[in-house]
Amino acid sequence: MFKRLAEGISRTRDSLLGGLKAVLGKKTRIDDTTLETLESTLLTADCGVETTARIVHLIKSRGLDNDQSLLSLVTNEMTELLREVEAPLVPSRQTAGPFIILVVGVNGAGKTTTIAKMGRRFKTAGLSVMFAAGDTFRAAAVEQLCIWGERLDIPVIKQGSGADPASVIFDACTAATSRGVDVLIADTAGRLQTQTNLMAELEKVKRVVRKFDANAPHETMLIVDATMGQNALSQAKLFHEQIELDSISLTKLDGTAKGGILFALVSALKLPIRFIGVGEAFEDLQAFSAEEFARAMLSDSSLETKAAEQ
Ligand SMILES: Nc1nc2c(ncn2[C@@H]2O[C@H](COP(=O)(O)OP(=O)(O)O)[C@@H](O)[C@H]2O)c(=O)[nH]1
Ligand SMILES: [Mg+2]
Repeated sequence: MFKRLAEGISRTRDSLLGGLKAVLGKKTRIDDTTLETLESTLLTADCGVETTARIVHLIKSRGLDNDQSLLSLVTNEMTELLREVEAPLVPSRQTAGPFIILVVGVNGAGKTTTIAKMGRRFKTAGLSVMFAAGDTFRAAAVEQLCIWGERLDIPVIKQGSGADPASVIFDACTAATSRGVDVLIADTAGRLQTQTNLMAELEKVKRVVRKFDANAPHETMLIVDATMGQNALSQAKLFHEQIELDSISLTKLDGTAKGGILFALVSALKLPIRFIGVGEAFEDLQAFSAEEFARAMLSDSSLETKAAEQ
């Protein structure tokens, strides 16, 4: 799993290590050039001003004497920053019925595929799962979820296209409860955070679900496409302002050299990061681990090291 992670985020790692190469080769003390290079490298990977400043400040305050301590110190500091948001999602059946996960995000972010991957993961963990086809905007979206449902042997509750998503999801809550389902994962239409009518629709979904169970949705998860760069950050902020999120999952880290956007998301929103997507396969949706992520981001020989451990 670590190998897939390390491979998945290799573009970001190459960018970070490539950026630091100029200063890593010199076996000298950490000087201003090293710090400036570190700063620009972190900013180039979209780590954001706050994270970058924190790491540079820390390195500056230590007397380092070689490359290895620079890399390991940066890795450690990154791990510490990320630990604050490391909180694996462990759904369990509630008194009122299923644990309800509402999945939101813009079109193409990876909502439907992430739902399929989560469904498979929870099923493997012994939970019964149901999907709600709440993306009623496009007929193809319902069909896509149904195909996953068939393949994974997970029931899908749907209505005709154009149906009210709140009604579909309420139907699914009822069905899931009567069938004793543990986890209900609801898909929603990809919406632009600026389209207030669509945001209002999501609020309605939340209100309706809450009638069913006062604590529901138990998880409102935003799916963010890492390749969107700074746009991902503004999307996440707006979604959080408008519908109050519980967590973020970040997809397509394999498609970008700017995976540092995760740090920017973390420092701006301080929400748990549940899963990260590093490819298209099921195994490529991984539970987020601070230590592994930081290590995969920076360790020069991460693949070999892990191989040696096994
Ligand atoms: N490379 C890569 N592709 C992904 C990842 N997650 C999702 N995708 C792809 O992104 C595309 C859009 O996904 P979809 O789930 O349909 O997005 P939705 O519109 O938000 O439901 C699909 O082709 C997925 O296979 C990932 O972590 N890595
Ligand atoms: Mg979809």
